[in-house]
Amino acid sequence: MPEEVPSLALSVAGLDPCGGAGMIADMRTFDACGVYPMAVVATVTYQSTRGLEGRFDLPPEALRRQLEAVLSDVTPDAVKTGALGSAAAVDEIAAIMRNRRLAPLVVDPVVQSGRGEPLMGEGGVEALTERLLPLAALVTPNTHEVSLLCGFEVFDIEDMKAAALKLVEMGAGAVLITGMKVGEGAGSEAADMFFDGSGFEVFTCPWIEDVNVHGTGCVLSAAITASLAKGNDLKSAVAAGWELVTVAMKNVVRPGTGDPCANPFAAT
Ligand code: PXL
Repeated sequence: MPEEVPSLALSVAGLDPCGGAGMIADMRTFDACGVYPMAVVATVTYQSTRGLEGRFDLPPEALRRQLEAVLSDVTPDAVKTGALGSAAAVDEIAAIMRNRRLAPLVVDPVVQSGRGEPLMGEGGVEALTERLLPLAALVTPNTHEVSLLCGFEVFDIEDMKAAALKLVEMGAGAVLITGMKVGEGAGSEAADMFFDGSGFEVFTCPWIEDVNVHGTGCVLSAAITASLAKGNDLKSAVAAGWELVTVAMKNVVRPGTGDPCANPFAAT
């Protein structure tokens, strides 16, 4: 029988040793989506489901050599970036993406954990904004990250629209802003907004109060990347990613005593 060539996806991200977020969440999601998973590590975090104690950013040369080695042999069908740790890491991946014209690129502009612990060093936001964002087919900030990238606070749906417009003006191919709380009390919803330069699309689901599900941003952007790797267009990839993460958040796994983790296999 002829060997099948699978769709290939590469994640450049951070290692969360408890597996809930970062590159392990990405690999689990690629795998759950039937896409062959590949990973380049940019930063190693010291964390459990109870929180993050610190991190070690790999020297830029270690990132470059991992990328050059894997890319000398394999051409991924889609690439995503997650927690990169430093401006120098952003510059390495941006230089390689620019030279090799690898496409499409999904940028999850991670600057901190869900609990607010730092995952990006000095100058990182500027590097992401100026050097990586213009290479992205899609950028997937949450409401905190989008404020840092666009330079103004984002409090409601109108602000989300203005921010999405600004990020496309700044060079992103498209934007998915996640995690806006709309409404108060029992009926409140979580709204994500997609903008591809022509139309806005809003995805909503019930807001889950007081629960930090670890790894949701990673699973979302990885599921979108997997769908792109399979050859789907951006709009359907975003819809597929949103469906998968919604199920993954409702069907958490609890590997430890702290936060529950999104389960990408729940949807498959
Ligand atoms: O969820 C964002 C994120 C991404 N990457 C790594 C993380 C986290 C959150 O903790 O640890 C490695």
